[in-house]
Amino acid sequence: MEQSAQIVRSDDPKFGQLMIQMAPTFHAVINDVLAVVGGSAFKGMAKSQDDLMNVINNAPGDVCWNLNKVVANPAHRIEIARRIAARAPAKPTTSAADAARAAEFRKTGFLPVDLLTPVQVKEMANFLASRAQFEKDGPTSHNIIEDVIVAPHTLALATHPQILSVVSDHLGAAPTIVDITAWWTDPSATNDYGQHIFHRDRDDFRACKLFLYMTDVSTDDGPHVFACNTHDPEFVMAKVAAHGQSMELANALFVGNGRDAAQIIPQLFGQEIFEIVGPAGSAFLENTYGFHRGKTCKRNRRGLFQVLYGSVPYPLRLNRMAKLKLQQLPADCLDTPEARYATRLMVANS
Ligand SMILES: O=C(O)CCC(=O)C(=O)O
Ligand SMILES: [Fe+2]
Repeated sequence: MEQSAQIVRSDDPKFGQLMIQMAPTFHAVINDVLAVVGGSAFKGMAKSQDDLMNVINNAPGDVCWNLNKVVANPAHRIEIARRIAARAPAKPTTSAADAARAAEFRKTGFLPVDLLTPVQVKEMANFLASRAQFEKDGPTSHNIIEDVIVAPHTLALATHPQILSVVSDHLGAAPTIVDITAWWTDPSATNDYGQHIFHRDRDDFRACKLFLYMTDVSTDDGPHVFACNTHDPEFVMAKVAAHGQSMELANALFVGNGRDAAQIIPQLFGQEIFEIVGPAGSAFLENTYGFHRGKTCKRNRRGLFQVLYGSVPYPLRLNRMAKLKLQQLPADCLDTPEARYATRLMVANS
């Protein structure tokens, strides 16, 4: 099993509290997988039936995370996500304009977003670029999450009603912000690795991300690249058939993060692939179950702010959120029930 097999442990009391709160959700997801996929989904997780029961009882959240990683059949994933959504708070009612945006996002997996002024983007970028603490990873410097949530406009954008409305439609329920990040990538000679290779994200049975560039991004500055419509299994299967490719290949496109089939993506989906270039502030929602990657940054440093929306906060993410001690939503956030629900893991009074 992938890196995910580890069991997340922490002495942080808030983490323990969140894990206890989440336990019924984790057990319900395990039941969904059992009902939809059957016992084969649990293969390799334990040596015996008794052992499996122990693992489920001791670490239901980690079992869920592993199940999210191993369930490959897209029809199974869709049905499990539908069952999870049916238990979450209902999505808010939407305006006609939001419904049109949601329909576009459902179809293509991509939606441009334009909600911050250039001045606001500058305030966010300047704040995050000038923090004292970063986590370095090769050419990339990640802001710490404590700084990201207090940066100007980050939470206001992440909980903007227009965003939450489209994301709710996508998830089929009120969304939860399960991660919020910002990072800066310096030009590098490093060839393609990790996120620079076409892949699907497997953050949850259903999830999506909001991206916002904090710097101007041209084709040489490591733009994000998306293959439109590739979140849609029917679209993918039709393309595979049209190119006379095998069922084996079709299956490989859905196993794990799809990286093993990455080299065929340009050939299969040439017309759907586009680079997102534009000035600082360029932003979009993306269904990252569709194939995507970041290009290697060759010229100028790229700054990216990102919000991950899902339904189930898994243990590693709960552990990140548990450190946060925001007492209330920042003043520039619209205080709606949806904003409170979305931020409940990071804000004490939500
Ligand atoms: O750096 C990028 O544009 C790609 C990042 C990515 O794959 C992701 O955030 O899921
Ligand atoms: Fe990704």
